[in-house]
Amino acid sequence: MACTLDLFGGDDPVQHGRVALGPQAVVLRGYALPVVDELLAGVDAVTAQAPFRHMETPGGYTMSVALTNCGGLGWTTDARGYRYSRIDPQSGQPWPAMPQSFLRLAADAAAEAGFPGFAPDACLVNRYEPGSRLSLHQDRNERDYAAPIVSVSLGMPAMFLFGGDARADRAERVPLFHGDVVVWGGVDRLRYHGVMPLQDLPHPQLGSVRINFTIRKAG
Ligand code: MD3
Ligand code: FE
Repeated sequence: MACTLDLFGGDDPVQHGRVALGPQAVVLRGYALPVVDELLAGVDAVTAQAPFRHMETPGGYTMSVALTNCGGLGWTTDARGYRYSRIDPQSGQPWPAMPQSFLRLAADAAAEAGFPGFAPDACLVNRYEPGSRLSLHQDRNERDYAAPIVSVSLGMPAMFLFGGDARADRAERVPLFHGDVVVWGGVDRLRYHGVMPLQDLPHPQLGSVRINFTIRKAG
């Protein structure tokens, strides 16, 4: 039995525990909370060098989610398509280095979820405002689907959509909260997923914003 939710015990009002989304997909509730301040300092360091921006999709739409990257490779989209690049197209410079706090958390969470030895080289940082959404998609621009993806949610809550291997498969709704970490790999690696339009439920520390970053092995 994987679930160790502690709803009523102790002084800590935040839920901890594991929620299985699939055979190799798990939510680690509150896993990032002990290091949130370090992670936010990392986000600030990254965005000082590579600010959040709204990118164009190949279909000609502007994404409602603003994004940036850190690490050796960064995910981008424009009229020519989706791809990973060593260079930030806005600055012409390499993406900022991946903060040590991101690497440590990602390796710990991946091992906790059954993926020891995770060696990521890319991190996509998303910023949501009220109304921002991410339509159902697969993450398939990475070279090696054997590596997991580790996702960290900070700030406002979001309703995550977790579908199947086909776009038309029914999607389960899973709320994600400040401090939650999700790890996906193996048979769940290519499942469709998305985020419903964010409601304005301001977070006490971050206000009306949600930050999600996904740590990946892209190259
Ligand atoms: C399920 N981001 O950046 S993280 C993305 O909250 C993305 O910003 C969402 O989807 C967000 O691509 C959700 C969760 C996530 C990431 C990778 C996955 C879910 C996944 C890969 C396979 C299956
Ligand atoms: Fe995704």
